[in-house]
Amino acid sequence: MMMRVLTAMMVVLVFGGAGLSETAKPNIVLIYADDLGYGDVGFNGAHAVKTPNLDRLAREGLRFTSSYCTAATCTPSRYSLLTGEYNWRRKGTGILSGDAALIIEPGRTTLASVLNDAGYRTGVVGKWHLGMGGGRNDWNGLVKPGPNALGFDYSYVMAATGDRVPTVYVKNGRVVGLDPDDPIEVSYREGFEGVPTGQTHRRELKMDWSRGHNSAIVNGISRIGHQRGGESAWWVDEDMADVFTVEAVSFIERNRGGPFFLFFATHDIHVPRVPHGRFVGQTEMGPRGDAIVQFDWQVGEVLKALDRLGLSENTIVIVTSDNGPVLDDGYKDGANELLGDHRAGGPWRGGKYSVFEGGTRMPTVLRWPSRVEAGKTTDAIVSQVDYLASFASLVGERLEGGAGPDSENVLGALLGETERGRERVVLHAGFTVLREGDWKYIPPGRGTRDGLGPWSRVRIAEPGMLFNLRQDPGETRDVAGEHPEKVKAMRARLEAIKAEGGVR
Ligand code: NG6
Ligand code: CA
Repeated sequence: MMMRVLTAMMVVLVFGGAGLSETAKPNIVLIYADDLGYGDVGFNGAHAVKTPNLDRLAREGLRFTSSYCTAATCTPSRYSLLTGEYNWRRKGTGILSGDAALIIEPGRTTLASVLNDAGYRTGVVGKWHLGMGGGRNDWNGLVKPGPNALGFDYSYVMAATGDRVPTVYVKNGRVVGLDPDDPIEVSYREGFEGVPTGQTHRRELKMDWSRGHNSAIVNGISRIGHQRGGESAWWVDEDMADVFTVEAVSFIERNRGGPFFLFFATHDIHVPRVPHGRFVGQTEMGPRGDAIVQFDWQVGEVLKALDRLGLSENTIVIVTSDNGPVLDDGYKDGANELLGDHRAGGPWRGGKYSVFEGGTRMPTVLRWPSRVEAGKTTDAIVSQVDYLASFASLVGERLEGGAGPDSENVLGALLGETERGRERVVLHAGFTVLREGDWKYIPPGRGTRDGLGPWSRVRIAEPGMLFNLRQDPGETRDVAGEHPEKVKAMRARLEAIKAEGGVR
């Protein structure tokens, strides 16, 4: 307690307006879950899965009800998180294959580069999925540019996702554990002759696929893309959470002198969901539920490390997710069958791949004991695209020359000091929609996914759909017909935001 008061006093003393003095700069740990839904965590009401570590964060920090990622899939949300630009402004920011080229230009201002400039040691551990190298890389040599060209001093990542080759860890641009006598080859075109696939050897698989995911077999699970050789470097899915957690914790330990920024992007709870044996059966929901327990454990290990090193007071820990929940995402892992009454999307409609709220409204919590009041909830609208401008402002860095064009400084809202966040936010799942205050507008023309898979598709007819999220959080009653003026105004606003090229 004493410690807490002292730290709080110190922080108050050194806050000079916007910036922070060198000594007070908080460490920042951003834990980014994959496909974790709003309702998948105890702090948002889940019962069928226990998440004590996430719940602890909510008790000790600030819980968000209107925190958004920018898109309902992974690559585009990560793109926005790092660059402060809406993904849909840029071609080529859709879901990437495992051998795609890096989609963010080296040297561009990113969340990592800004913090790096402010004196932070920066590291990324876990899932990258923003491309690496020039594309169709030779994975036996140094693969660059990658995270290290975007402001990260250290990177220990998988190139794409667990369901895509190459199935290896890449440390600062080099595949870990590769035997030079057994080079690795990767192809997203044709298969390699004589190499078994999920089609030719389907009956031998440990986990069967339901859609796609029927090429290279690694650890008894077939993936997207072909791969040959490099076996000594292949990951073991069951150990992945341990590997990444050890990396995350040692990054913190190495940089305990601070300040540091760790972007810990877990693979959980993306497919294939293959948690370690000690988590298997921890829920009644099968691999999807058990992967949530494993994710919570990873969060807990980070919290323990911060406690052990005496860093918890002045470290910002944020946990959020890259897109909404999905059940069957290409493997037969029982996610639908064993769901029970668990509501992965919480009160929101839709999930991953959908423009309904479940696609982008993320479970989010932020803890910073020395400045943020414990146990509060905020309804302020914030987006991950805002982290760049908000944290730049926190550490006293200016964003120059069009950097982070869509990033708004909502630091006050992120820290729970005001309920005023963004006025409006654009959300994306193949096309863009607008939330403004309590209203949500979905333009006509395209369909969107509904439910959590297997999906139905909702077609959106003229003049689009309008929902009042305050009165109807579940987007069940389209009131476009009753509010033609509102529809017209929001439609025009959305077009204007698209035409303008950013707020900065
Ligand atoms: C889809 C994959 C899905 C998942 C997703 C990317 C199939 C049939 N589906 O194409 O399994 O990998 O891409 O997910 O292959 S994300 O969270 O990385 O965006
Ligand atoms: Ca994802």
